[in-house]
Amino acid sequence: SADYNFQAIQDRWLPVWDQIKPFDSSVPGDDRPTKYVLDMFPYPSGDLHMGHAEAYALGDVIARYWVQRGYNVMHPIGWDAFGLPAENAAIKRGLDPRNWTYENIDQQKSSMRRYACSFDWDRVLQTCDPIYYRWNQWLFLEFYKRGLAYRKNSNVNWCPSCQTVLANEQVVQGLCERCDSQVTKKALTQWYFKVTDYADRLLDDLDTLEGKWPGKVLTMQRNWIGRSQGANVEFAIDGSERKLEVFTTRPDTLYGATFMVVAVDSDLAAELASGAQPETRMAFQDYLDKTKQSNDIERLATDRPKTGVFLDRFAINPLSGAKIPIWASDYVLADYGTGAIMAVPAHDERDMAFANAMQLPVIDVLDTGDPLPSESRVATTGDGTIINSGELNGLSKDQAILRAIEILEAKGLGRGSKNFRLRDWLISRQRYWGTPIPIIHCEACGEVPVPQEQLPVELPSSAGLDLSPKGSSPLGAAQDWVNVSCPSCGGAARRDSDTMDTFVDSSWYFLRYLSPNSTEFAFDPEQVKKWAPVDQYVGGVTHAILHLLYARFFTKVLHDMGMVDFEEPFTRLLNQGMVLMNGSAMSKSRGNLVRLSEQLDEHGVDAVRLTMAFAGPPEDDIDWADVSPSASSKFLARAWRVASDVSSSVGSDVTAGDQGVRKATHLFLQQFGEAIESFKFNVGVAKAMELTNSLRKAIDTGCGPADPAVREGAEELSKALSLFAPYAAEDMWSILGHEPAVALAQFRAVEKSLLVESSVVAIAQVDGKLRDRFEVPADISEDALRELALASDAVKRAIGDKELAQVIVRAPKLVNIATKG
Ligand code: ANZ
Ligand code: ZN
Repeated sequence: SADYNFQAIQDRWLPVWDQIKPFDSSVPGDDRPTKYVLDMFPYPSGDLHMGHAEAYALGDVIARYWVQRGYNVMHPIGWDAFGLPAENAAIKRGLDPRNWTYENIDQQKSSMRRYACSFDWDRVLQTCDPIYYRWNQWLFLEFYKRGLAYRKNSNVNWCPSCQTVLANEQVVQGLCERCDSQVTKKALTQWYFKVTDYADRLLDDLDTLEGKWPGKVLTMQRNWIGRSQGANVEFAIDGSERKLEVFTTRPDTLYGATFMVVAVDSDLAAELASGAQPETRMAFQDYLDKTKQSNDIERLATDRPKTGVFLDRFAINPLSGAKIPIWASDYVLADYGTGAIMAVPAHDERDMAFANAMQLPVIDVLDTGDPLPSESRVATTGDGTIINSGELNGLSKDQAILRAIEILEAKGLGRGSKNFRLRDWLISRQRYWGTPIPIIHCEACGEVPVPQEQLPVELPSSAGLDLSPKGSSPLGAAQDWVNVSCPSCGGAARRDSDTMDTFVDSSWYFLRYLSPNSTEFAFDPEQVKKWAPVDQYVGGVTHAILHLLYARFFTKVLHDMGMVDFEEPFTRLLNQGMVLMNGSAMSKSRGNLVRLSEQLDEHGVDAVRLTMAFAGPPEDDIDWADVSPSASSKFLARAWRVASDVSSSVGSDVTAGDQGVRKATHLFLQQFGEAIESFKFNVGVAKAMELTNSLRKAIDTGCGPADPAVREGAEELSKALSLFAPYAAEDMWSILGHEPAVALAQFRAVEKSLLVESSVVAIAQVDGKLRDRFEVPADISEDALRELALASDAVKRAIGDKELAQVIVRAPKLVNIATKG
């Protein structure tokens, strides 16, 4: 017979699939149960790379598996097409971002087709299409109506190189996520989404995802939301009507507050400083200017030398009545809690560092058994018994926290409260390539929403606009576009010229796929009922915080708007690892870039995909230097030869076939299903290799190629391989006499009766010596095997009256018994 030739096979089947559309999920009358499998959509910033190849190979395993288990699987794809990467690249090359983006999309699309991704090509969306972003604008206005979109002036994260604001989430260790420049602060009026209104729900609902999302991602989300429970406490300011309110997680330590600290960049600090001595005012101003150059992470670092300015004022401790000095410092942040703290150096490291730097007193209020901080000048942070604290004395930390809150509430000087690390989501960007914000600014009427019927507010052509970053949106210069009459009073007005953060686009795209071309709805409620939420989401861990948090937020808002009846968008999440080369991320500058197109030319699509799946557990990184696509290719050739060696003249009664081969096939079906459903794709591939070997043996030296059991095995093998190597699988399926597509062929039901009989020989060892062997069912439990071994006469004799030290059971094959002495 002919040889396995991946190129010929690819050329043969791609056009056939284009015709059959095996993954069309909207065939009228299709009554299969539904599943929604979603891969994170790509940025169109070039052709597909190895990272895409991994992600889409793995997503495909899941999507194809469920189709072959009888589901109507919706597996759509689209492009996250707005945003900085496209815009920066377009500017660099002097192109229109629009053309550049659509060209890349076309290129990626044809690469995905060749890569045989099981996407439903009738559900494609591109976020830069007006038909899509119109609904961003619609949603924005819905949020606006509900007070969830608002504008405020504040100090925002500013990337001096991208010349645009960044959400907190886009600042990574003080650097711009996109370009690695040092991020600074700038006062600007910007649009926000009120994510903080949903902070509790965003946190609490993570519990419902336990065991379904990677634990690491849940932890990252929890930390990002960062809920702290504590109290707000009011301190009087000596000689002033003004109150100083602090947030503390430790109201139990109130008696130990020996000074107050207000954030140097807070309004309160400025106010207090303005009434101070001239020298203090100057020192304060000087210090404020310096602070503006550092970021929050630097400011909060415990090991940073403490600096500050005494503001010549004193506060009164509401419980002890003590008069304590008020300082301004950078280690307190203006936008967390109340922007001011009571400092308890005895039990807080940063406060102690400050007290040591400024020679301030320390009062111990918790006896933890460690040396007293007032003497050691080292803070103690453990639990213990409250001391030096009047009515709180003798209580434990937790008791004292509750008691202190009670006392404060009774006196009207404080209340229990909580704070979140989570901030509202800053969504406006001063860039061209994004969704225009559908608001018109009128001198007389203020902010006026663009009326529904005028949506979408389309992006004007970029011709004649200077797109280079300069701190204000390029759209402001599009005179014809920006100058409009006010929808409310008809007077001269201007469009808001900022565009939306692209994370807005990706916060609801998974719903848009349900009716991607609808001009009537953002998403069709009937389709939502049928498909949503997403059953399985697949994507990189780089999106563990931002994207997932925002999509969860949108889903909750849509839930409250009555548009969806679920509160979490992604029922299950799988994070795939990265593809590395020689231990590090691939990049042009490192010179370790592996080109996907070259790999595909050399080894073929199937071998590359199979290699991705076989490399290890999907969440682990793959080092391309450690894997072997040519070995994958050899295996595929082997599997393909098995199919081509099966005789066409075979009796159809498979039950009359060779029982050993049948067992191998059905055991394979069972184990393969378990492996795929638990995301052990590499195990699935290994099982397919085992089955291939069994079938080879059966053909060459066993029951021979005409046995119906061999045909059964070869058929199930081609179905299984369809998950990893769709071209080879289709060809095998065709050689076995079937019409395409193998991707639609259902796995045979596992015949349990074949498995029950299947037995293995287990051995029992005592102190390293073989003492007995017995036949056991292959699926015997550890407990059953242990009992069996301990009941064996030979084993009993070997143990004699010695005491057992350890019994190690490796079901189904081994029991290892160690005795004492
Ligand atoms: C007194 C105290 C005593 C505190 C003690 C801690 C230990 P999390 O868990 O992060 O919420 N804090 C409050 N607002 C702050 C701000 N704007 N900038 C910097 N620090 C601030 O931490 C809450 C604790 O961090 C608060 O409790 C406050 O210090 C400080 F033994 O109050 B604590
Ligand atoms: Zn007006």
